[in-house]
Amino acid sequence: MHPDSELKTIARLHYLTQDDVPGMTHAMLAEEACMGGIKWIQLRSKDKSQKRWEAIAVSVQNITKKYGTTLIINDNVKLALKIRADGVHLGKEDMDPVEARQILGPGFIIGGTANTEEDIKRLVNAGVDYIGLGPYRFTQTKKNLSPVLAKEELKRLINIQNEIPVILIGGIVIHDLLNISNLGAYGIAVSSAINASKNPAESAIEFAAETLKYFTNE
Ligand code: TZP
Ligand code: MG
Repeated sequence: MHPDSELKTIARLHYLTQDDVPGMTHAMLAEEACMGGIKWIQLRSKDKSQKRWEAIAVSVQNITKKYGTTLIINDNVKLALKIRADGVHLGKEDMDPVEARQILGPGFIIGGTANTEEDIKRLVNAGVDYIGLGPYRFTQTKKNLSPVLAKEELKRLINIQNEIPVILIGGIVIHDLLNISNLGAYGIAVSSAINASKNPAESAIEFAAETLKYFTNE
């Protein structure tokens, strides 16, 4: 674990924005989530020029600053550094977290994606601040999704180390929270269950409340 890790609080509920939500910009999605009590937003936008990506990120950061919400940028270390976001989330195709740490220094949060035991060990050695593990269920939100992990395998992977918090991801719906907390996960990451719901603001409130119920900070 990085020596500064204890200074960085990792939220139990991570909310991911999404492109192409009808009638909603990333900033609008972020604001509904913040109003619903979500304290951690990952900007997840794909296939953008740096210029467009930065404009979106700044518009989301205006919201997260207003609400005191943590802002994580997906994929893009350079952008996170430029706008001074709180951190980055790096998938297996993205920059190596070791290199990201060299660029960002100790103060930024770095999260990494894992689907296997090998991924987890690599991320722990790299000194990430949290691990996103999945997929918990099939989801259309991510292209080239890795195979869904069986519950027993998730439990094994969550518990092979207890240094770095493990956040489950992939198709998670509100009724999954009890099972996920029973597997030993630290928390959850959710996108479409909020973004595609009839009332995203209400779903955000519901997820925030249920997360408090099942994932405690004692
Ligand atoms: N990584 C694994 S599944 C996923 C990512 C980014 C998508 C999460 O979104 P949803 O809509 O909650 O499945
Ligand atoms: Mg990525």
